[in-house]
Amino acid sequence: MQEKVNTLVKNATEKIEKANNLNELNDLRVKYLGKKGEITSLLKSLSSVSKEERPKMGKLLNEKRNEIEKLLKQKTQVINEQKVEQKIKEETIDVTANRNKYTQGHLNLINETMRQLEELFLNMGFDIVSGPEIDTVENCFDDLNSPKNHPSRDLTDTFYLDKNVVLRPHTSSVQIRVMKEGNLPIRMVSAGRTFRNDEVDDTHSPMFHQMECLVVDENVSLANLKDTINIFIKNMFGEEIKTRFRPHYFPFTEPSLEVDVTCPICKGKGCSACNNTGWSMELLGAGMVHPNVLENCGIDSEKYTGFAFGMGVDRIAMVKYGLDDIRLLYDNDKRFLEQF
Ligand code: FA5
Repeated sequence: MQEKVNTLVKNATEKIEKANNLNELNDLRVKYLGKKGEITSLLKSLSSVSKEERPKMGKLLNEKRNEIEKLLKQKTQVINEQKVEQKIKEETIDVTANRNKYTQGHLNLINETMRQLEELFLNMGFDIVSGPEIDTVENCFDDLNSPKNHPSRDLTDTFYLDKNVVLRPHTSSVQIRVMKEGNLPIRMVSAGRTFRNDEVDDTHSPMFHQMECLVVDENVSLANLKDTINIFIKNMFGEEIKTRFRPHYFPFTEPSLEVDVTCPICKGKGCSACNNTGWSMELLGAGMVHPNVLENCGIDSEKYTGFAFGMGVDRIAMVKYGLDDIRLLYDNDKRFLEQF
């Protein structure tokens, strides 16, 4: 029997040594130590061994059983360690590989321009205010002194949600909200999306962006308005750019102006982009706040005056980045976006 045991242990040791994975080890455990395993069978057959030999053989079998148990345990540990090492190898990230696969994106030029404008006005001492994109007819037209028959109120110009609620056609509605709060003096800008039933062309989009500016205080003058506009234009486009103020009409300002700048492409000399005028497209509307608007918001128009302007952010971006079509800002063509 002793010889049988020795052969069995020799075979078991070799097989355990050669085992490649935990499943194989488990099969070996069953083969030798399981209920019907070879060592277990030998233990069971001890009854057939002579009385004198039995204790000696019993002791030997138990020793061998423990030996195989120990080998299995050691090999399990080795296999587990190999598995961990393999996993680490497979999951190691080569941080130098594929470094050009993902490029970092950037803000759309409209948001980029809006942030630049906000920062500029913040540095000039203005507050940044936000207003809703859906607003009342009262805030968008009535309190802005807009006559009931003004064409901009028409369904063909403005998107109505019901007869008193619209998608705001301009950010001037935020002026009304801020003035009605009554905290004077006011120095604020407010930027965001605006909506008009405009046909799409190279300078018009039905959804576009405006930034409103409002100052209300004692002794605010047209000179303050022109100075503020000139400062922001030069900061945005450079010292060499010239600003042109043209008389205009808005119901909510008196006097009213429209503003454009020297053509960014030819710098005012005249080229095909500006139809040889030397001037950009219209960038903003402006003026001194109409006394009726101040009174509609509960502000004493004898004591306070104000100026306001509303610029097209998309068009500011077009001039800044030399774009000849507003649609470029909305197409999301990567070939265009990657240029900035
Ligand atoms: C207004 O919206 C006035 N609320 C501006 C204002 C504010 C005047 C305060 C006086 C005092 P206007 O309709 O001109 O004005 O629009 C202002 C600017 O928005 C335009 O100069 C232009 O740059 C831009 N804009 C207007 N319509 C569109 C459009 N469909 N697509 C892109 N930009 C537009």
